[in-house]
Amino acid sequence: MISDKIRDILNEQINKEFYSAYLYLSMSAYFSEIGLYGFSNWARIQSKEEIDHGMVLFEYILGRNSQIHLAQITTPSFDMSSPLAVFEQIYKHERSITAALDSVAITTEGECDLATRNFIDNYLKEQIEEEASVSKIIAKLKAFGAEKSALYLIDKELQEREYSQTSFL
Ligand code: OFO
Repeated sequence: MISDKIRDILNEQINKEFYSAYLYLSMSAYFSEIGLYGFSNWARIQSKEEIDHGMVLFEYILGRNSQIHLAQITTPSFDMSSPLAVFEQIYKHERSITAALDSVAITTEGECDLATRNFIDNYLKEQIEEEASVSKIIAKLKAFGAEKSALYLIDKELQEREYSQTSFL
């Protein structure tokens, strides 16, 4: 069993993960609309991974004999002025998710819930990887993204991303 405080913050985190999935799915649609199918592929896979993250939390709460409370998911909106603008927002978004997970970790410590503290470490490690991979894409877009032929090559590279189920599942 987990405390009510932990239950509530984990349910809030489920909402954030599903919001992330929605956000990435809408970004995937935007990239398809402007013919950047590799970028679209990247965002679509990211969306699937966010659903995994939400579902792992879902199973964890149930597995700890606690309750699921699914809240409304906010409609995503983002600045569509350029691929770079979108990726800068992705980076900002992921930083906010890291901050939310830090709050979950701090709450588990306050509640002396070391099992959940250990569980949430998987998410914190995943965030380090996500922030790093998004930073690299931003760096490439800043260095070469203004050139159409370079953008085409970055798009080709992002087309190669393949979905694999989140490693901590
Ligand atoms: Fe963006 O990764 Fe979920 O937590």
